[in-house]
Amino acid sequence: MEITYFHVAADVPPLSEVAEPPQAAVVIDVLRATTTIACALHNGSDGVQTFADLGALHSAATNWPVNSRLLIGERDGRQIDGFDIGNSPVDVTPERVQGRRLFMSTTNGTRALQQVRSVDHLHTAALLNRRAVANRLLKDGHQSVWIVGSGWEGSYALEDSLAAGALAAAVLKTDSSTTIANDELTAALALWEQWRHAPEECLRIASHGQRLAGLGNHDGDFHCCAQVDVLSVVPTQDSLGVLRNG
Ligand code: 3SL
Repeated sequence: MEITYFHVAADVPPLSEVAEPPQAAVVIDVLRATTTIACALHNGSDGVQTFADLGALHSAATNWPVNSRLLIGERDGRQIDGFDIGNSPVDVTPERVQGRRLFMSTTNGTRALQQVRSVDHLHTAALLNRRAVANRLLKDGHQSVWIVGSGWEGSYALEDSLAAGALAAAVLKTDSSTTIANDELTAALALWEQWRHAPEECLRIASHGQRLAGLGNHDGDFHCCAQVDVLSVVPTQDSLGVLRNG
């Protein structure tokens, strides 16, 4: 397997212009979108349908029975007006999400997903399910994989690189013949090596971690997002924009 890491989605070339598109892509937004997606699917959500655009989200959600849908998302870290819940992984409890379709839009994570949604095999990963996603990539035997960090409005995000390094490290542990295609991934692996015993510390010093802390107490989110290898869900695009455990 050859893995390339794009630390911000804005760096991903349009797939229509790439001679050999990757066989699989994995989108990461540790704080907090892809952590929330993993928790929601683990807790029994029917699926997480992701949108960059709020108008498109409302149109799709309108066609879904009110009792079996939830509108979930944030802008600049705050719950969107009129939505049922924000983007906290601790809020997607079994009581709330079991059997429900989640219509989700976030500042960066769902935009990054939109950018690579035409890749044949699309997954999301966070620290808490990185081993499960790594095993899935290995099992599927892809030749080329892109890891895409969501970043923050076009800028580098430390926590996404941490998780990209964690994911690549898990793949390399099982398959040492995996090749690292760019310096961004080498740097991400070094970051993981530096922080793997204290991931929550890394999330808290990251600029987005500080942004969240500035909005109020997010201790539950930090604790949840920093857990490593505790969930076995592999969020997988099942139909355009819809992630299910697959
Ligand atoms: O940008 C995003 O997609 C979000 O995950 C950001 S936040 O952590 O919910 O503020």
